[in-house]
Amino acid sequence: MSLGSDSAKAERMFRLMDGFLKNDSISLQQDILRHVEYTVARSRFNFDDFEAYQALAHSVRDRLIERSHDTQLYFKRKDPKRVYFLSFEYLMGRSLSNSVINLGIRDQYADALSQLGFEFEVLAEQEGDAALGNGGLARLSACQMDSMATLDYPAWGYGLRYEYGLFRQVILDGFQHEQPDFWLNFGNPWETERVHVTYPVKFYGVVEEENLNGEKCNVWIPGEVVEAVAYDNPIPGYGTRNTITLRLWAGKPSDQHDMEAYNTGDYINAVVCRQKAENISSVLYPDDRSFQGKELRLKQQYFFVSASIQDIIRRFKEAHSNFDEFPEKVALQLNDTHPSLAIAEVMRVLVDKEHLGWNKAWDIACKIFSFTIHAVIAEGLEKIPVDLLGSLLPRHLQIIYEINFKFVEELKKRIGLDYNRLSRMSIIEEGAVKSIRMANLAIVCSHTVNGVSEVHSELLKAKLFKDFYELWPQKFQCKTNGVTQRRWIVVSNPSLCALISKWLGTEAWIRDVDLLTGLRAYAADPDLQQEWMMVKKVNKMRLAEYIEAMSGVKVSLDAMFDVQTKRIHEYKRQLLNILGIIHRYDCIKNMEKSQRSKVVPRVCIIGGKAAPGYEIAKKIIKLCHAVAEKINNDTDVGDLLKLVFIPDYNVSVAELVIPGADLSQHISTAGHEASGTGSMKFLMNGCLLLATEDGSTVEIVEEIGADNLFLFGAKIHEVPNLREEGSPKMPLQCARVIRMVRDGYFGFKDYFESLCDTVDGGKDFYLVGSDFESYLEAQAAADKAFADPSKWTQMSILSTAGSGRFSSDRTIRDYAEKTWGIEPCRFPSDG
Ligand code: B1H
Repeated sequence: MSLGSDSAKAERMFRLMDGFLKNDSISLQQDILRHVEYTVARSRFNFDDFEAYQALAHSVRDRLIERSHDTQLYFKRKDPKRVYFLSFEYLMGRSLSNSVINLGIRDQYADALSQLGFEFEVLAEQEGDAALGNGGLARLSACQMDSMATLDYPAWGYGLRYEYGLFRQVILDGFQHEQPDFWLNFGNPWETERVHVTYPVKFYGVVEEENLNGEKCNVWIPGEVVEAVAYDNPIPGYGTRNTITLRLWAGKPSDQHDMEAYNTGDYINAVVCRQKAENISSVLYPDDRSFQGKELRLKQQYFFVSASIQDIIRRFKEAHSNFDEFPEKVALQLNDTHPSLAIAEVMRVLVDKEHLGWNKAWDIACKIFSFTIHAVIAEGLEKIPVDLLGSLLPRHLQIIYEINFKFVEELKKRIGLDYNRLSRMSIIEEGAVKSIRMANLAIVCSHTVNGVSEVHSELLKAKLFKDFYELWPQKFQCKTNGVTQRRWIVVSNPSLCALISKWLGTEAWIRDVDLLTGLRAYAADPDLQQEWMMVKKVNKMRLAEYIEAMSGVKVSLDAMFDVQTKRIHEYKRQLLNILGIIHRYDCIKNMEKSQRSKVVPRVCIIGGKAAPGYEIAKKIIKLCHAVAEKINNDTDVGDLLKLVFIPDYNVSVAELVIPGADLSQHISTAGHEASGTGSMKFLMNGCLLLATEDGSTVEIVEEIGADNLFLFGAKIHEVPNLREEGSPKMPLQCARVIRMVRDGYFGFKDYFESLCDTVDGGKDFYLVGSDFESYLEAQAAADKAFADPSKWTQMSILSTAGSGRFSSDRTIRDYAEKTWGIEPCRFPSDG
C-alpha cells in the first residue's frame, strides 16, 4: 500500500503512528523489557548490562524507524530537490547517546532505566564504535549528516558497509600492532537490512557495439555480477522529527554470478566463488595518505557508486519520467575523489540505458555534481592506472576517454595549443603508468569545486588547480569545515552543556550555535569562571581515571593536560611535540631544585593510529612510549611531567579526551593540513589551542583573536624558502634532544636512527628543527598563562564563545544554499 498520493489517508496514518510509541517512564520500561524478552531473547528476570544495552538500543531504534518512515513519506509527498552525499568513509562512533539526545528523550530513558536498576551511562559504554573511516574526512561526513538531519534538509548519505572497520590499535612493548575490527560481531542494532533494495553491480567483461533501431549503441557484457544490498542507518535531527538515512551497501553473491558453473558440475567451486562477492565490502583501507592502484579498492569504489546511482535514479523515476527534470531534483556531492567514478556511471546510464544522447547526458551530469577536495598536495591525488580501469570497467574507460577528448577539444579553443597546459589539465596522465586523474575528472564535470578552509581553498586556486581556476574561476568556492556541537558538546560534555545553557538562559544554541557568542559578556565574571573551572576539573577527573586504567600512570589534576590526538603523520609533527617534551624533561633535570616550584606541571597526552605500512609514523609511536617510560619512572621529576600514549584513539575515546583537555596541539607544518577539525572540537570544549597558522586555525584566530591561543612557527609562504635553507636553521636545543635520542638515552638507538634523520639528516622537510625555538616559546607562553587561572579560564570561555563559526550547521547551510540549491523540508510536528 502506498500513501504517497492520498494525503487525507496519510495524515491519518501519521497521527496513528504518532501514538505507537509512548515516551513516559512506564512505557519505556515496558518497551525495554519487551526487547529483552523477545528481541535479545533473554529472560526479563535475568539479563546483564550488555543485554540491557541491546534491548535499550532496540527500543530507541523503534523510535528512529518510525521517524525515518515519516520523514521519507513526507519527502516523497513533497518531492523536494534532494542532496545525495557520496562518501567512502563515515566515522559514526557510538549512536545510543546521540540518538536519545537528538530524539529529546534522554532523561526519560535515564529515568526508566534507573527504575529497572540500570544506569544509562553504564549501558552506553557497552556500545562499540562504528569506525568505517580513517580520520578527519570520515568524521566530517558523520558531523555533516547530523547537521543535514537537524536542519531538515532532504538528504541521503551513501557509503560502504565494511565488515571490518579501521583496525584496532594494540600497543605491545611500545610498538603498534593492528588487529581486525570485526565490529558486527554482536550485531548492529541501528541498521536495517533492506533485502528488497538490492542492485546488480557489474565488473569486467567486454563492450560490444550493437544496432538499436538503426542507431549504434554500446553494450557492456559483464564478466562478473555482484549484488549490492542496502543497510539503512537512521540519522535523527535534533529538535525536529526529521530523521534521514545513511544507506550503506554490502556485497552479496548474485544469482546471476555464474550460473554456468553450477551446471558444469563444479558445485563446490561455484559456491566458493559466490562467497567471494562478499569480499568487496569486507575491509576498509587504513591509509589516509597514499593511494595505491589496487584492484579491490577500485572495485569497492565502483560497487558503492553504481549501487547508489541505481538507487537515486530509481527514486527519481518513481515520480518523474523526463530526465530534463533530473537536475531540479537531484544534487550529488562527491566527498573527495573516492566516489568520482559516479560521473562516468551517470553518463553510462543516461547514454547507454536511457538513450539520452551524449550531449544531453553531459549537460545533465554537469548540473548535478559538486566536488569537495580534501587533499593538499599533488601526490595525495588519486590516479587510477588505465589498464586497471580498462579491465575492471571497460565501458567506463571509454566514457572517460570520450569526456576527455571533448574537454581537450574545447580547451584548445579556449587556450590554444599550449601543450604543457593541455597535458597538465588532461584527465589522462601519460607516462610510465598511464592513469586517470580522478580530481581532473571531478573538476571538469562538477559545477562547484570547494576546499575545506579558506587557506586551503586559496591554495587550490593558486597552486594545485591553478589551470582549472583560470579557466573556470566561478566554479571554485570555500566551505570551511565544521563539527556538530550536538556530538562534541551535548553528548560528550554534559556538564559544560548544562553550564552554557544556564548562563545563556536557553538551550537554543544547540540548534543555533551562533548564540554561543553570548558567553563573551560573562568571560570575566568570577562566578562563571568558578563554575567553568569546576566543569573542567570533573572532565579531567574522568580522563585521569581512564589514563590510569589504560596505562597505569597516575596523573595530577593540577597539572595542565596537554593533548595531541589525531592520526600519526610526519606533517602533523607529533615528533616536534615529543622532542619538545624531551627538552622539557631535560630542563627540569638540569634545573636547580629550588627553581622547580616555578615549573607548571604537565600531563602530555598523545594518541592516534599510524597507517600499518607507514614505518616512520610507527617509529614516532615507539619513541613516544620510550620517552614516556623514562619520564614516568623518574621519581625525581614526579608530577612535574608525565607522558601518556592513549591507545586505539577513536570517536568514543575522543569524546572522553577532548572535554578533559586544557591545551591541545595542532602543529602541522604550515600548508599541509587542509583544514583540521579536531581543533574545532577542542575549541568548543574550552580547550586552548597551541597551533601553527595552517588550515582552519587561520579562521579560528579571526574568531577568537590571536591573544586567546598560542601561535608559532613558519607561515605558509615562508615554508618553501626554509626548506631550501635546510638544516643550518637547526637550533641548539633541537640538536641536543636529537642527540639524546641518537645516543640511546631512551633505548632503541638503531631503531630511531632513521627517525632522527628526518630532522637532522639534511632535509628537515617538515621543518621540525626550524620551528623548534618558536614552538618552545609558544609552550612557555602557555605555561605562563596557565599559572594565572583566572586569565586562563577567561581565554577558555572565549574559545567556546568563538567556536560557533566552526559548527557543521554553518557549513551545511552554506552547501545547501550556495552549492546544492536545496531547501529544508521539515516534517510538520514539533520534533
Ligand atoms: C583528509 C584525506 C583522505 N584529506 C585519502 N584527505 C583517504 C585521503 O582512504 N583514503 O584513501 C582518506 C582520507 N583526509 C583530511 O580531511 C584532511 O587531512 C584534514 O585536514 C581535513 O580536516 C579533513 C576533512 O576535510
